[in-house]
Amino acid sequence: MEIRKDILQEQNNKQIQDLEDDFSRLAEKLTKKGVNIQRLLQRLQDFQVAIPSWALGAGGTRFGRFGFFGEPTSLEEKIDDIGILHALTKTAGAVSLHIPWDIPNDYAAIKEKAKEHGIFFDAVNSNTFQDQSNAQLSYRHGSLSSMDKEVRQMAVQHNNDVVDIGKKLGSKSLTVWLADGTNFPGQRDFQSSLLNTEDSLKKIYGHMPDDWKLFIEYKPYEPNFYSTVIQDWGTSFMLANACGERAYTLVDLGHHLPNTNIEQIVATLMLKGKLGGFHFNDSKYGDDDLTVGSIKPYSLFLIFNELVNGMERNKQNPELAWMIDASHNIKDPLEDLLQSLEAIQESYAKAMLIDQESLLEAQSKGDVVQCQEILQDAFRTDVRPLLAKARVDLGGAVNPLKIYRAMEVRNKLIAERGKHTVATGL
Ligand code: LRH
Ligand code: MN
Ligand code: MN
Repeated sequence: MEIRKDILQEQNNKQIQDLEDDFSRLAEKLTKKGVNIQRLLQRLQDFQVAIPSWALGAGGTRFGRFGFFGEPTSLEEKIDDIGILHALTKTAGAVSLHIPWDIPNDYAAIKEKAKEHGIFFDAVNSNTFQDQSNAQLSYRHGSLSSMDKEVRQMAVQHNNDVVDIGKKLGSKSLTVWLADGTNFPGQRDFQSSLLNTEDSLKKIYGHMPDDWKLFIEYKPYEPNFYSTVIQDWGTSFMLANACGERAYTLVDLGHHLPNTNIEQIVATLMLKGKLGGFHFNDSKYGDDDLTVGSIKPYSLFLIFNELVNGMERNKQNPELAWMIDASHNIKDPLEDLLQSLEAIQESYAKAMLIDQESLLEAQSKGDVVQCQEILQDAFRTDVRPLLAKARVDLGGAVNPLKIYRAMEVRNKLIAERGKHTVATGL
């Protein structure tokens, strides 16, 4: 299944006049306010978000999984699916692999396929939260933090292997998320767990090539419900500092206790030049991995405000690695990802509309009401014509979801792959 350019064009033609009208109205309004439309469009076009290889099939919970028909069963098919997303949105130009869920068989062929779709290989993810079928030892009591030296060695070796796989694909970063922790008080000694983790991460860092970055993800709970070794951004930040210059904290939106002020975490990390990566999703309760922007779009906007600010002000912070970290139990995974990509671009565009100069002025005068007005004026702007214009100019779809449905993509995938296919992953 491929998104044919002529058919996409045909579909676009039906909507293009409406888009042009909406776009020129919005552009006129924003230009009057002093917004540089061309710069805005360019920044939207440059913003590429990686799709994780595990989000293309239906996920599930520990109580069950409802598969979605026509799921990709090989890495090749997963990359084809990302190709569909990218052809329609022009903002999904990267893939993030989870090893060993998605080890390439034929590196040259995989690279070729990704290149055909205009997709690059972003961060590779290691997995020490599951025992592999051929493993000699178990991660039952932790991996990089384990009290058993041999288990730690096995976990370090796995991460090193993941780096070597990533090197062959052209990736430039490794993301480590640890499930290490405890379920009951007294189960393990906090300090030695942390020291072991630091020591193991330093070894992995030492194995990485000089132009690679290490991203350390944190999460307060799950799967361990009493303590987690890397529970919060502070612990991640501390470990990143201990590893070295090219080690950074990675923020996953779902990895916070309810009501945590994530935008403030973002600001702090960027000021310190230590925010390396970002996993987008949304949640009502915990790490729900729901569609981006489906629950708390205003929070996402406030987070993007800090990101946009940081990208402008904090040259000490590197370019960020963006990824969607979502999972689907009910929706068509591709439709869900289209919605997430749209929500990300929407928040990004709105954050770029915030009149930072006026905001600073209102802040310095202590005009709290005006500060809120300025933020909400940007948030209330309907930026969808801007997003559509940015992608159409690159050859994407006016409305990706509408066209995905009009082209009957899922039915075509089912016809090619069959109904009862199951993707590897969560
Ligand atoms: C952990 C996590 C992490 C994993 C992915 C599968 O909750 O966010 O990024 O690698 O999910
Ligand atoms: Mn994540
Ligand atoms: Mn998660």
